[in-house]
Amino acid sequence: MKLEKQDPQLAKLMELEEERQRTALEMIPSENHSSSSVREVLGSVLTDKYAEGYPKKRYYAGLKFYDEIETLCQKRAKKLFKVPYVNVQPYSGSPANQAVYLAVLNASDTTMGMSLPHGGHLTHGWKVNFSGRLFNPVLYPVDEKTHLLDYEAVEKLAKENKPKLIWVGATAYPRVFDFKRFGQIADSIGAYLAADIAHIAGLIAGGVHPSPVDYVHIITTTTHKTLRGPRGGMIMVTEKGLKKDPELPIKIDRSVFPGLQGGPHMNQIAAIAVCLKEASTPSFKRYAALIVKNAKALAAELKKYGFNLITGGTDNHLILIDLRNKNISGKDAQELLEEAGITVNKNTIPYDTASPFNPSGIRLGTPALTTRGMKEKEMKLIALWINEVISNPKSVKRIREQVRKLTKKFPLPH
Ligand code: DSN
Repeated sequence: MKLEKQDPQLAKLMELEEERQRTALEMIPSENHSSSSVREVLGSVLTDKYAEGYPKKRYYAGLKFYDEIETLCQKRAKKLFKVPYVNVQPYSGSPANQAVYLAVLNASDTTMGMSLPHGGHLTHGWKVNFSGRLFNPVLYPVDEKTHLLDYEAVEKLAKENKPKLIWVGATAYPRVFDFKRFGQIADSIGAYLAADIAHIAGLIAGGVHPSPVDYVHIITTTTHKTLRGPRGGMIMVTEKGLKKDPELPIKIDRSVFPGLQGGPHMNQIAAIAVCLKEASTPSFKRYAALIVKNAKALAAELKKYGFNLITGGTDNHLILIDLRNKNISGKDAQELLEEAGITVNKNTIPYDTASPFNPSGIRLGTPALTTRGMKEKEMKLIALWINEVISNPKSVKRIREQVRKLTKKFPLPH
């Protein structure tokens, strides 16, 4: 039965959400619009099956085709990211990171990661997260003046604290990571080095951000951000990782299942396979390059309106704005912009003295707008609108109409 008839209440909510997405500008840098093929697979017959275990080593029957699907997904991930091993079963990025902890550490071991308020991720050792509660994290900051990663401080902290695992990766860092430098630091103390590339996986696949593959032992990622697939996660081991610890793949497999998860979501794994195929095409390379070009154009334009960008600009898909000179908080800016049809998110800025519920910044990015086909011309317009909304809240209604008009010219991909 059609959803509309079977559950009109839910169908209506879905219709409203689709209209919201269609008529607004999605600028949260960790979000994107997946393709019709990805959605077709997600909502397919593959939803219904249990498949605990791994290809050819399952605890359920009827899995002949699922083994092929998972193996295909693994093959595509290995080829795209140039790694000898991958686990495609983590439900998302946090479970992928949990599996890394379980694979290589014992409770209370020392770890190192970028501090959350400086751009890191919850699972890299933040105090309220399992990674901060069950382990002993040392958090590295960004430089107080430049807000760039301070590699000397990272090295000093690593030498002093001798972590067993170091994370490199972020959710709000607009610059390129020097993976080589992190590799040298981790090697000098014999630590495992894991790169969490969730935000930049699509940029790495598209060749517009350096890959960590030669310098780290483990790579984790989500699959729905710049990579533009379904929500999901992956854990990879590099050649360097295999050399350090030939047991790493088996440790990671066991940590994912049965260590942390039960049955993998096979519709999700199949949809990841589709997104990996899409991400291997020349058109995806062009897409990745355009994400960065658009972000740079947006950053340059915002600067003209006096916006204070953390680190002065961007090398990737995201921009972090310090709003203190605009006399508006991150929360108020987020709410006003949402009313105008521009979806961004409030975000802490490095060394923020305001509360994380009402921080001093906003974070915005270009992956979803670029998927809709927007280019530099539209970035200029959007920067103008952001400035109008922030400096004159009375303009919200007028800008909402202009946003609506613009989105008509750039349909969603499905
Ligand atoms: N929640 C993601 C983000 O928005 O960056 C990180 O996992």
